[in-house]
Amino acid sequence: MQSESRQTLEMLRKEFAIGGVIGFDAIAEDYPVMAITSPLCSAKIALRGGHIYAFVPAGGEDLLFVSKDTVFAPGKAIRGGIPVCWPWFGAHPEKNKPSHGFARTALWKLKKSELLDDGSVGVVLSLEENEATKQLWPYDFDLELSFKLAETLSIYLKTTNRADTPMAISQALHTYFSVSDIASVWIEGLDGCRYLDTLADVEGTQAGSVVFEGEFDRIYSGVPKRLIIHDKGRKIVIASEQSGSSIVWNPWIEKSRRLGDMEPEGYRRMVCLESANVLDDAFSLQPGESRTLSVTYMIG
Ligand code: TA6
Repeated sequence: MQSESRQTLEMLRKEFAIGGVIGFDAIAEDYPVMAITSPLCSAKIALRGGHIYAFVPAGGEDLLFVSKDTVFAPGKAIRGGIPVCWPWFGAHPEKNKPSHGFARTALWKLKKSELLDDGSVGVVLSLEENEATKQLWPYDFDLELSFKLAETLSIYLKTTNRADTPMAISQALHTYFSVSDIASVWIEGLDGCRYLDTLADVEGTQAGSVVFEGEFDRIYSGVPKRLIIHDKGRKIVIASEQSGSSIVWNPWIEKSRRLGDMEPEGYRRMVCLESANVLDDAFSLQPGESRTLSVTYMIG
């Protein structure tokens, strides 16, 4: 079980800072973040949630959207960036359990930071069971979240079952992509995929590209490894491994208002395309077994 000892800013700086590349700060009370500035990119990762909420390739613009009305506070997921939905996606049948699991609000431990010869930066965070997680989910586990930051962004979410019984997992990297205007965005690669439209609670088959004319919330299954978000002349390629499902979401106007932390008109500048293992693509891990969901984002 993970010790309760916190990594203070002093400890983080002493053990993981790399001069001119990796530094640490607290952007709010009890809210440590890692700031990365390399020749290839800059990024920000909150230890709460293992939550990357800025990724800017050198000479480019931020890949990620963050609502100006988001709250950086313990127990609250950032409205934007890449929330880690684990060990379940979506609402839990027991109402007292948090939607999208507990990983996105837990305090993760930083295990590794490195500047590689190719100029990329490697970061590894980990989460294990503790008193709080055992209240919600009765398993011993290792969850490892690794980032490789260069002119592209790669993310690896590795689950290891340390319990003595099988564990059921559904998960998503709930990525909020920054776009110029949702009305001109289209997604390539889901044509022919089955989906569950969670708004109308109907199933269907995607015909052609995904475009946005209102609130959109669909879970796609049987998805290919490569999807593309087209945003005017810009392309964001999403290349995933061990993910057979994707969620596409835009809250549009009314849902945005109900969220409470989505800035007015913020929905116009974001689209969520989430690499996931949900519904029929969710899985069970045997004791001692591991599995990794990974994705790489390339901007063209
Ligand atoms: O991934 C789409 C979704 O499940 C939506 O239904 C909406 O609930 C969204 O996630 C955001 O959830 P959150 O709990 O972060 O407000």
